[in-house]
Amino acid sequence: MSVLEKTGGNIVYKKIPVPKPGPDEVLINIKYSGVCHTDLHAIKGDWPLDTKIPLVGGHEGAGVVVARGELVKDVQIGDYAGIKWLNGSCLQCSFCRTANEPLCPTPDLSGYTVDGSFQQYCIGKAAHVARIPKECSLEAIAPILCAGITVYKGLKESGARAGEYVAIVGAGGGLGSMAVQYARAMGLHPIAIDGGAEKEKMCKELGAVAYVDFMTSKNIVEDVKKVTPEGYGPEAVILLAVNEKPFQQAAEYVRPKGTIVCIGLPANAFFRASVFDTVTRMINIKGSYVGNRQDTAEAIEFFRRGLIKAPYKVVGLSKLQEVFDLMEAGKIAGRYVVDTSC
Ligand code: 8ID
Ligand code: ZN
Repeated sequence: MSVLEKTGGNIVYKKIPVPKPGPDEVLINIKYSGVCHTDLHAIKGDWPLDTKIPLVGGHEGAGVVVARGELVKDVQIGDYAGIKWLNGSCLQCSFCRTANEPLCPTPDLSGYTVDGSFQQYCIGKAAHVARIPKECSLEAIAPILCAGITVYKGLKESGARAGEYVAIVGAGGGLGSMAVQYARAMGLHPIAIDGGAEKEKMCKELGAVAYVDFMTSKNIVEDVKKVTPEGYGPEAVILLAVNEKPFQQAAEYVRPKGTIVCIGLPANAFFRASVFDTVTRMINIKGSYVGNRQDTAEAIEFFRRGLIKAPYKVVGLSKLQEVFDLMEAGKIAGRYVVDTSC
C-alpha cells in the first residue's frame, strides 16, 4: 500500500496489515480511490494542521464492505460504500447535531488524521461512510466522494439559482471538472477559468459556456465580465485554484451582490479584497468545506442519475507518486483514480 513515512518525503509502496473495525466501524475493501490535491498538500505539510505519521493517504475511496463492528446495523457486508474526507465525527456536538459535521471540533479526517483509501482495506465510521448504490461504477464514482460532494456543496452555498452565471476558477482540475458538471446539472451557466488548451477542450465538452485562460488572458477581470449577459460579471465565483492570485481577482469581477465561495486551499494564502468595493458592490465572501451526510447522498444521486460524467484516468496504486508529480506540475485535466489492486 502507499505509505508516507515523513512529511515532505516521497511515498513508499509496501504491504501493511489489514486493520480491524471497531464496534461502530466498517472495513471496506477499497477498489478505486481518486487522487485529490488535498493528498498532495498532506504530503508536503502545506497546512497548519499535522497529519498522522506514518500515513496512508486518500479520501475518495470506493469499494465493498467486508466486515463490520457489532453496533453497525444499517450497512451490510457486500454493500458498496465510500470513504470520504470526513471519516468520522462525534455526532454529539452542536455542529454535528445541526448537520454541520465538517465543523465538528474532533473530526477523523481520512488520509490525514486517520489512514485513508490508498490501500486495499480501509476503516470508516459506519455513520459517515458514503452509501453507494449497487448500479454505480466504483471507479467512476470515486471522484464524487470528495471533489463531487465539495463542489456541489459549494455551489449550494453560493446561493446561485438556475439561469445565473457562475465562474469556476480551476475548472480544468479535479474539483473544477466536477463543478462545471454540477453547475450545469443545477441549471447554472458555468464560466471556466484555467490554463492551457487541453483543459479548455475538456471544460467546453463538459458544458462551460466560455473559457478564460489565466495563462494567456491580458485582463482576466474584463474577460470574465464580458461573457456575462450585461457585462456585470457572474452571480457566483467558486474558487478551486491552488494559487492565491485568483482569490484576489474574484472580488473584482463578481457581479454586485454576488457571492465568492473559497474552496481551494493554497498554502499560506490570504484573501485580499478592497473594503470599498466589498461595501459599495455588496459582495459576499465565504468559505465552504466538504459536505455533510445529506450533501453526500444528494451529490451521489446526481451521479447515479447519469448527470455527472467528469473525466478521469485510471492507473495502478503503485504509480501514485507519478500522479502527484503530474499534479504538482498542474498537468492533470480532470481526475486520476488509482486501482488499489496493482
Ligand atoms: O472542502 C474543501 N474546501 C476542499 C475539498 C477538496 C479539495 C478543498 N480542496 C482543495 C484542495 O486541497 C486544493 O487546494 O481544493 C483545491 C483544488 O483541488 P483539486 O481540484 O484536487 O486540484 P487540481 O486537480 O490540482 O486542480 C487545481 C486547478 O487549479 C488551476 C490548475 O491549473 C488546476 O487545473 N489553477 C491554478 I494552480 N492557478 C490558477 C489560476 N490562477 C488555476 N486556475 C485558474 N486561475
Ligand atoms: Zn479531497
